[in-house]
Amino acid sequence: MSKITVYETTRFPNPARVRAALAEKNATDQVDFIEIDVMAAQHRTPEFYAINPMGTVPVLRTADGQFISESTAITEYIDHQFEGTPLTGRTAEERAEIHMMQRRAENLVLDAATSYFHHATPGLGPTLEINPCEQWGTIQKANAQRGLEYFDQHLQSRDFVAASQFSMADITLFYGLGFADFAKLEIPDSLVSLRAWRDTMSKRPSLGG
Ligand SMILES: N[C@@H](CCC(=O)N[C@@H](CS)C(=O)NCC(=O)O)C(=O)O
Repeated sequence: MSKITVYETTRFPNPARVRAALAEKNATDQVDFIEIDVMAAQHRTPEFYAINPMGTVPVLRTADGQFISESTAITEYIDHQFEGTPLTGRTAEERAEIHMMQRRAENLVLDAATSYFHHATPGLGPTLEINPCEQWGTIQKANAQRGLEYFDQHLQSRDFVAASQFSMADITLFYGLGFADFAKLEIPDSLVSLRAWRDTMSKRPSLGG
């Protein structure tokens, strides 16, 4: 049987989420990686659209040849495929809370910062940014700033984003903050709980610590 393959782009936030999930499971060496050069538009070719019609990385190919896109779906697969830290919860309550909070981390931080970057800044450049809408980007910038405040408050009384344990919700928020930094939407100094949470998370080996 062939190995699992992950199509990724180095230093991009969504592929980093999948790397973190694999690292939590000590499974990185059980996977082959294929680099997709987004800046050269390798994700906008007929070959790539055939494996992910959304034209985004990451994509995982199972050992049986099924293609899975969306970082959360890939993380679900990794969570069930490998032993190690449970990333998507065990009980019905944990699973629901982790799903809910990771979606908030996407919606309020990672996706908001990404939309700001693609729509209200030069983004990845004129060749790749084919439909920018500055007004949408500006709205998303304000949403991201509110998202940082929301998570600061949320983390005042918690060590982890969801279910009192490390999970994919922490992974999403961590890389959301990384991308927000990159887009120059840094965490204000006043958001001490969010900053402290990020410092703690950044020491985790799976998150680069
Ligand atoms: N919701 C998707 C988002 C994937 C995504 O947007 N990936 C970025 C790289 S981090 C991408 O492929 N961008 C290509 C582009 O913007 O053209 C996921 O969770 O995987």
